[in-house]
Amino acid sequence: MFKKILIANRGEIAVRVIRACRELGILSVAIYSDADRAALHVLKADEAYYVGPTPASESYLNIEHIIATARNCGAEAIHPGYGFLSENAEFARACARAGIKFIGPPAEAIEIMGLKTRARQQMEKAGVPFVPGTSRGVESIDEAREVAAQLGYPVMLKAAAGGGGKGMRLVESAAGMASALEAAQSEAQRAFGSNEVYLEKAITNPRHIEIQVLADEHGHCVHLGERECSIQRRHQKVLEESPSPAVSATMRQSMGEIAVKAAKAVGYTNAGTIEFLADASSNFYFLEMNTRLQVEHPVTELVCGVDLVHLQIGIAAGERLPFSQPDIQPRGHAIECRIYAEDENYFPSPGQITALSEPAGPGIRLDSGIYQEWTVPVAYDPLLAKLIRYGGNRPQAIGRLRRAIDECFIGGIKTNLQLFGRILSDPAFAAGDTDTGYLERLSKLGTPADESDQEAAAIAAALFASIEPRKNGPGTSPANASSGWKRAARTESLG
Ligand code: MV4
Repeated sequence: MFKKILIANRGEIAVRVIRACRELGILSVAIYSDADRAALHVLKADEAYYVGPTPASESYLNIEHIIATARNCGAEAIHPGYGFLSENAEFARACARAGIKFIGPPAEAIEIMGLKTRARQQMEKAGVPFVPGTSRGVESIDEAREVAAQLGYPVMLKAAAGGGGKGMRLVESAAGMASALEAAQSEAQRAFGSNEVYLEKAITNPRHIEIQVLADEHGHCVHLGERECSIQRRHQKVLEESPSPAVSATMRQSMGEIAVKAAKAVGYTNAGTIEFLADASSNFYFLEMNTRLQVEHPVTELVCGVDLVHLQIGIAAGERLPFSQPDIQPRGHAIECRIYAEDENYFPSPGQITALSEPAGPGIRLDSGIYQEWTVPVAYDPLLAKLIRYGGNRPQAIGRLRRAIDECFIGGIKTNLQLFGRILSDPAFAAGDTDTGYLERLSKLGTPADESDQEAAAIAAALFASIEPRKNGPGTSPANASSGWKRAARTESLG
């Protein structure tokens, strides 16, 4: 077993991994940027090292510095958490070259699943049902129209190098194809450095249901049931639960078997998640694979009675999975609320936490990256903490969670805590009526266009920069504050 692990991440997930290390008797090493000198993960780890200025590109994404830090302090393995370098095949390879174990899948598996067209080809070979469409980039407008006519409108154009909702375009009819294709290609080029886009039939009002898998390095792979993740806003998940109110025992078994097949098809090891879209008739289709530990992993831990981070570390150390498929019997119900530093319009609200009251009591779990007096930086994702509740059944989990949300108070910054009060008291939520249109129906507001949101973020950033006294330094210049706001407002999906 490893003696020392470096955690190449920050916030609640770094704290989560540090706790697992402590439980396993492994020394934990935190890394931090200028903005995170006093962050909770730095205080909790056994050792902590500075890796660079506030912008993530110079710190949490700085492969060279992170690997040099791991070597210098004698860490034998790196846990990447989620986001940042967790799905970066180049980083996984750089770890291997430095003789450091990357706690995650092989670089090749990250690469295949990162290119959606390659993933679809691989799934087709393995007999995994995927959303009907093409498995290579569309070459011309004629080809796009031809394929779309065969699939039937509406269709979706997606960036091959994208994922998580970035670089997607819905096309309602042949008339809209030319402009959508051009826009999708140039957006993909700008965002991912490749203009390859492919076509999928659009599934209307789908549910987003994902299956957790675990594979060891000795050929054993199991699934741990599903998570229902349909409650999202612009591809940012807000609340997740397990089991899904829409999945029967037979559907779970068949989704699970297919997820294991998908993982095996790419030689997957460690923890991973197969995302499916499910339609109103319970048909389900492979969408993409997340080759990392996910934000919402705790709901699976609670219903399956496992510790996914312990298991990740064991697998990376070469251990065998300590159980097989029949040993996994999900029990009860778990729901997670993602507590973000944002206002009622989902606008980021960083700043100092002046008061903090954390909930407690039966069935509670709070995975947090904050503490009272700490200042939430502008530069990173606004996720503060996750409140996870277990109950013997769904109504009990909902009731306990509503009580715990009421106990929770975070002062000095705005948070989305009130949103959970509304969701957890909503009869439609109680009825399990939670497809991807749920939040819009709840707010009856509709979602503002990307462009206007980004403009609003830029204006707010400029105002923020002009009123906030700040030290000079590379990470705290108004220009960086501005890009931090925009980054935060862009609501990049991590989990
Ligand atoms: C789709 C889709 C409908 N049809 N693909 C959004 C995130 C990315 N992972 C894939 N997404 C979607 N892909 C086809 N062929 C609808 C979505 C989608 C969505 C999916 C899951 C959760 C929330 C969503 C919100 C809007 C669109």
